[in-house]
Amino acid sequence: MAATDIARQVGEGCRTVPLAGHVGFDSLPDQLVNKSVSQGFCFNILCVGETGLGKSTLMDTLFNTKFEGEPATHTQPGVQLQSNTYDLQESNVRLKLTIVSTVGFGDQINKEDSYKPIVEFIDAQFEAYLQEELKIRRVLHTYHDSRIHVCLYFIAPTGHSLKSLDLVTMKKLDSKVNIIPIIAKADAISKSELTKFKIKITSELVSNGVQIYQFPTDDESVAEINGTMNVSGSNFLTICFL
Ligand SMILES: Nc1nc2c(ncn2[C@@H]2O[C@H](COP(=O)(O)OP(=O)(O)OP(=O)(O)O)[C@@H](O)[C@H]2O)c(=O)[nH]1
Ligand SMILES: [Mg+2]
Repeated sequence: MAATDIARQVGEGCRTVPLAGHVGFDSLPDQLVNKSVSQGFCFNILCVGETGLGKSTLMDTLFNTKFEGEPATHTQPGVQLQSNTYDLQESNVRLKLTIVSTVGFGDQINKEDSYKPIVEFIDAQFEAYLQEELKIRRVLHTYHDSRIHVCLYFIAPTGHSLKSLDLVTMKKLDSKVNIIPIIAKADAISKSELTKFKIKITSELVSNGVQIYQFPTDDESVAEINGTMNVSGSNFLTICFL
């Protein structure tokens, strides 16, 4: 029924509101995009890796920003997690980015407990979110979700094999977070060594049952391309900044 018909039925004094724009379910995708853009996005990255492997450099390069932060010393008595949140904007899209870095990772003589602070940190973020969800009046749309979306695991470019610390830590984390292994400072070894190193690490991860991030293949439209990327090792990066 047209708006004018309704106005005629209700009476001539009835106020009619002109439409601000086109109305129809074909505008739903635009409405969703507008809503997401106005709310902004939230992304939390955990960088795990030994001191000086290039964690901060990769973050600065990825987001084309110079994030604050001093290089860590090698004299830390234990592993500490340092979390910083930044509000970034590219054109009209806002991003609340949280970068969590492991300070002092791999610097102790006894590395037995090095993974513990990381696991505790991840669990604490799950717990905080659960507590927010359990509230009678939850405000999840304004809640800062600090759960980790991805863990970038920096592997030292030894050209040999994974260290036990790397295997133990990845094994402890793989059920809690998406792990993307990265061979850091890959310019430190030759191309042929790098290929062998990557194959060696991949087989070590498989034989130790460490699950790394797999591109999702449950959506038909991307199943084929994601499946190919999983097989070709696109979920395992090599990084070098020359
Ligand atoms: N050759 C080479 N050097 C790199 C690369 N990435 C970073 N570096 C250098 O390595 C040094 C340490 O880099 P950072 O980014 O501070 O390393 P980090 O892991 O953040 O160090 P901490 O925060 O102290 O643990 C710097 O001098 C960088 O310029 C790389 O891919 N190749
Ligand atoms: Mg750093």
